[in-house]
Amino acid sequence: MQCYHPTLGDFKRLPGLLCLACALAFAASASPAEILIENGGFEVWRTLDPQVARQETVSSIQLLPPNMAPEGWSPLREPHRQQGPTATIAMDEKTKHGGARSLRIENRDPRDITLIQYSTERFTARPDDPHNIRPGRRYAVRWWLKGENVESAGAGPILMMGVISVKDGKTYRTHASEPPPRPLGTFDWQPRQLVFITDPYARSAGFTFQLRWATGTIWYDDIELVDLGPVVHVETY
Ligand SMILES: [Ca+2]
Repeated sequence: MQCYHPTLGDFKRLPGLLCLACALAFAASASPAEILIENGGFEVWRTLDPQVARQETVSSIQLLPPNMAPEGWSPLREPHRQQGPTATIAMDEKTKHGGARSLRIENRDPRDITLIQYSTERFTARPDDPHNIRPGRRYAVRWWLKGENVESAGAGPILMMGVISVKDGKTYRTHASEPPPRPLGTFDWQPRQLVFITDPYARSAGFTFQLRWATGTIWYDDIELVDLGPVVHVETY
């Protein structure tokens, strides 16, 4: 048995149980969902703390407007030796999916890794804060992406994420990446998503929206984190 998901762009033809999971995910996504991420539409921007702005991972980015970044998000570039100021992170008030603004990343060197990062860690001091992730649940992180002249030298536009868990006083991290194919060239706004589950010891999650080892321009907007409900263990019969 196979099915095709009509609205979740990344889903291809899926066999058997995956098809059921896909249908359940669609049922969950069709109901009103709580958006657990702050400033996912990049509407609010603030001046960076000078100490943060001086760090090489930030100072090597051309920020537009200068020294500004979206509230709750951290701009970051993985510096490469002998590499000039070839990456830009900008507030864009002309090209946007929702609201009045989006976030634009431009890379001009194929070795550039430029990203915008979000973590739920800062909410963990207040366990009841709804922006925290919970153990043993399914989540979807969803976003809109647009691109212009994107040429990959290894990756392209990509979401990479991690979940931090604490068990018996020991901290460990699990990682996930958006699987290929990734959009290249010039393309209009398209929805993307990654579904993940948290283990029984999950404490926080971090997300990086990247233009990785690629040149060109991409825009991100309307990023959401949606709780799809508890993890259900399915028995084969
Ligand atoms: Ca927006």
